[in-house]
Parts: sequence; structure tokens; C-alpha cells
Amino acid sequence: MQSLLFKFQTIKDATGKLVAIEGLKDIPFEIKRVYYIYGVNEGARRGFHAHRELEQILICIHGSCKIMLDDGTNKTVVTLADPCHGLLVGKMIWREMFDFSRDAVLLVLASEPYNEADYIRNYDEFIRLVNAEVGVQND
Ligand code: T46
Repeated sequence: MQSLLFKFQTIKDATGKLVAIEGLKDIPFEIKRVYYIYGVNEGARRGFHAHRELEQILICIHGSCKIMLDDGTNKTVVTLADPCHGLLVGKMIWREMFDFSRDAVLLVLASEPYNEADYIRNYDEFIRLVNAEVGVQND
């Protein structure tokens, strides 16, 4: 599965901590967009989509949340609860985010600007496209 947990260096001094992330240095793509999700209602699930091309790093910079990743064959759940951990979510991975703590802030670094056409929001369509890709690779 094209996902990976990064551990970013934390720079500590007597006053506190700082994490710096540079595109193409600390993560494998240029950062073209940043957004964050917070104030998620208790029990709410978000996501329910995959991306055709977009790559992203998800960092829970405050509180905690869980990310379910599905590559069409295998599913895994990653808990994000550390501001120096970043989860790389590659293209063609179905994701769902859940179990947000009330204070959770999920920061996302994205490889491309927002483009609704890059989203696959229908699970059956996602499975069809994943299987089509596997078919092409096996040809
Ligand atoms: C993802 C997960 C981790 C924008 O207008 N610009 C943006 O850059 C984004 C990300 C969203 N939007 C709009 C589109 C929708 O009207 O904000 C609304 C909520 O977006 P969505 O329902 O896609 O949010 P999530 O939390 O389900 O998914 C988001 C990202 O969209 C997605 O790429 O991987 O976070």
C-alpha cells in the first residue's frame, strides 16, 4: 500500500518545540496547498474518497484521529496523535478519517491545488479503476 509514516525532526529549546517541513526535502513532493480540518463532531467520519493523482501528508498537529486506508485489496488503520508524525497517502488509496478527539487539528500538505475532478467519491468506481490499473500492469 502506498502509505508511509514519516517522523519529522523536532527542534527543541528551553521555550518549546518547532517542526519544519520542506517540500522535496522532508517529504517527497512540492507543497502546493495546505489545509486543515478541525472542530469535527463526535462520531463523525470524513473522507470516503480516493485521489487519481494527488499525494498528501496528514499530520494531526493537535489531539488525535484515525485514518483508514484501503488500496482496493488491503485495509489498514493508522492512529495519528503526534505532531511530528506525518502519514503519506498516495494516489488511488481510499481514505476515511474518524475518531477525531474534540481538540483534533488535522493538517494536510498536498502536492496539487484543489481539483474536484481528481476525486473518486464512489467506492464501486474506485474498485473498478484499481482493478483496471492492475489489469494494465499485468498485460
Ligand atoms: C482528503 C482528506 C484527508 C475546498 O474548497 N478546497 C480544498 O482544498 C479542500 C480540501 C476542500 N474544499 C471543499 C470541498 C468540499 O466542499 O471543502 C469541502 C469539504 O471537503 P471534503 O468533503 O472533500 O473534505 P474531507 O475532510 O472529506 O476530505 C479532505 C480532502 O478533501 C481530501 O483531499 O484527502 O481531507
